[in-house]
Amino acid sequence: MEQELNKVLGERFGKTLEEACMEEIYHALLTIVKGRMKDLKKNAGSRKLYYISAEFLIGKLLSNNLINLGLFDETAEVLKKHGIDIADIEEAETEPSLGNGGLGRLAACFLDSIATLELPGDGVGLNYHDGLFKQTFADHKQREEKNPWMTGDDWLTRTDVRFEVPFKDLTVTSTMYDIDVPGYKGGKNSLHLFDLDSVDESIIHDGIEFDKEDIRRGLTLFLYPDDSDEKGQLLRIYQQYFMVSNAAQLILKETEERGFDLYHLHEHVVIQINDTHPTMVIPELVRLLMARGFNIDTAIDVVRKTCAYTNHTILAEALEKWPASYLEKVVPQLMPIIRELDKRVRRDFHDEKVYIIDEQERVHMAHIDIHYGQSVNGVAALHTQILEESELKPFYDIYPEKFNNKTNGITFRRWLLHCNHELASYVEELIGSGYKIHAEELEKLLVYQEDEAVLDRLRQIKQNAKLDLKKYLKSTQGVEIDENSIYDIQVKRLHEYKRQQMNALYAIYKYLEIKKGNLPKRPITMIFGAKAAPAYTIAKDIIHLILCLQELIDSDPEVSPYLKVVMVENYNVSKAAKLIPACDISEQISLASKEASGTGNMKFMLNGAVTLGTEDGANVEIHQLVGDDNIYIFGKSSDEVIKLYETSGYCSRKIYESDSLVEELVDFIISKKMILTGDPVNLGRLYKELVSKDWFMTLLDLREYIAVKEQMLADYEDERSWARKSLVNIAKAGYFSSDRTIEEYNKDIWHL
Ligand code: HBZ
Repeated sequence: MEQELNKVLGERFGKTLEEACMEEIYHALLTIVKGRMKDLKKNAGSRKLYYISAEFLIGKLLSNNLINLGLFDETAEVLKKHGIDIADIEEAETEPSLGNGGLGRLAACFLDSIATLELPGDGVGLNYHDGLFKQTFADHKQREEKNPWMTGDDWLTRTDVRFEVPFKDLTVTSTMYDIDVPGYKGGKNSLHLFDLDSVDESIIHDGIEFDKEDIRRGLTLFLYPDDSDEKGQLLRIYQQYFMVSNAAQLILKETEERGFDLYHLHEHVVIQINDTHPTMVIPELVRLLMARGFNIDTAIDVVRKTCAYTNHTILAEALEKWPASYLEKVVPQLMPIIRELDKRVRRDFHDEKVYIIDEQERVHMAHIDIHYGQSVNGVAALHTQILEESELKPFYDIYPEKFNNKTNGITFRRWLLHCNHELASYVEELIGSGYKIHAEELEKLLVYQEDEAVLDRLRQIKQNAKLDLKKYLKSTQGVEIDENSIYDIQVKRLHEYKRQQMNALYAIYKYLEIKKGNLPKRPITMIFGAKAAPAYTIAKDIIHLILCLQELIDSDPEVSPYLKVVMVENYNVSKAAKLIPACDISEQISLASKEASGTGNMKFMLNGAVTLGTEDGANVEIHQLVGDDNIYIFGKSSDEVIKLYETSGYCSRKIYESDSLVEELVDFIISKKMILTGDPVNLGRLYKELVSKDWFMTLLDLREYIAVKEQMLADYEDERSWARKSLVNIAKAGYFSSDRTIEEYNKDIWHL
């Protein structure tokens, strides 16, 4: 590695390792790693998976590729010898933020596991020039800026694969870019990202605004935040069709090149549709097969046997329903097929809830997937159960055999080996390296539950991670945190159902307690990180509340020694990797029934944090695995919550008016102190929302949340017992390896 680095640095920059700057070393490593990956053999087999997703939140790749290639330790050592910290080289890489949150990150973890298990499976998506917006704070508010990541010298390789994609008003020619996906110690697949040569980054101005009608110049410019506004919707349909038409053409081309007859497509190809964003691949494949001479019945039959759908949400507003008129405007060639698909449903089933096109001429994308795919899966046990029993019940009644659960997972290569080297090597010291391939071997740690030396060492490792985070926040945001405080962290997209506002109300509670002289035994550092979709007003108001609390507390010398609130700017994958190892309390406090799974919960657990959570998503499974003693659960159950929705039985004002503590905390949002710090419009709107609507039932669980968190803080003081909880969490995290998840997908759905 040392020789190769010097050689590349010499050729490219005329420098040696001694003389090169961080950027130059990064680029030399990029060149070396890309070269090594090129030489790897691609995974192959007679049946191949295409994982189509509008998002692949891959994050930075250098260190992870080095780890998977088995080159990380050597590289880090070589650099160290020359006085260079590999972490500083990582800083030189721009981060591809090609996803919003969990759904996109899941796709990236899956690619790692599919390659590692040496299964033939490629990702197919879009090459957004700008990732999810970059978040900055000004006047205690979120600002959005564009977030370019391509530098001209990056992980992308331009291929000569090009396809014509026909829209109603124009036909475009795509270019396919590939990113190599190396498995851990073997195997390689590709991530195929499609782009248009005519896209022009200069049309973005004023934050993230641009002319959304300029398709040629804007098609792949921008990743949509999950709440795209009206005028963005047409462009989004353009993007989705561009993605799936390219995917479908690639699949047919490769299948024929592999020598297979398209009448047997389903025997050689399986397509996983990641949420409904790629749903148009179904009518598009039918169209392309008919253009090759298939009759419609056969085309539909083959496509149905090829496609499988993953659902990631039960939030009604997040289920895609495109007006038929929009689809007519963009892809009129698909509408006759979609109408035919709908006609067949209406012929066979007399329940309008399962129709594809509803009375208002809206096309329900998930309904296409369920009728015309062979599998429907949820992403955690509770989520799948809710799909079967309520959200998708009419479909489950028709096709019980299609429904199955695949509890999410995370790749341990990134979320332990890379983000927490010290913990990973200590675990290896204790139980050997087998756990890196067979994650369930982490359970071997359980024999150390009563071993004081081990528990002490775990505490020390956590302490070191806390110090690292302290330094990082100081250098990046100028924020000072106390490494002897308890780190309580909530990082995830901002959404009312995730209830960051409830956590903020706890900060108010603690602030007022300290003001009254009830000091905590140990200082508390409450860390938040979250981007709010640009058009999601209340979410932005919640960020405003948190930033105001941060300032109010910081500038109050009576409180600041005991309590600190920090909102991390521009939370993304690489910040997650710095925050997660340092966490003591993992906040997973969604309203029960609303978080399909969560995957941050798994990352925190794996790094020894203890969960404070509701019985929601995968928290339910974490609870079952670690047992009552090693998790803190509170709040109404999903059954109770679902019932409250069904009966309109929730009234936040009643709770507000009858519980003086709740009233005091909520009133504080519009107190004089807060209004002096922040913007009365934002604070007033949030106050009103909580008192008069509170759709995601913040006030319902607030009291119990406070009580359980107080218990947790008290229990933290028994350091041994806390370290034991931490150990049990690490030991039981093996189940949440995405290797396990992918093995299940393969066994039940893909059969690769
Ligand atoms: O998918 C998330 C779920 O909320 C989370 O519970 C789950 O763990 C994760 C992986 O299964 N869903 C998302 O992240 N969804 C999006 O990011 C999204 C993006 C674009 C949209 C709608 C949703 O148009």
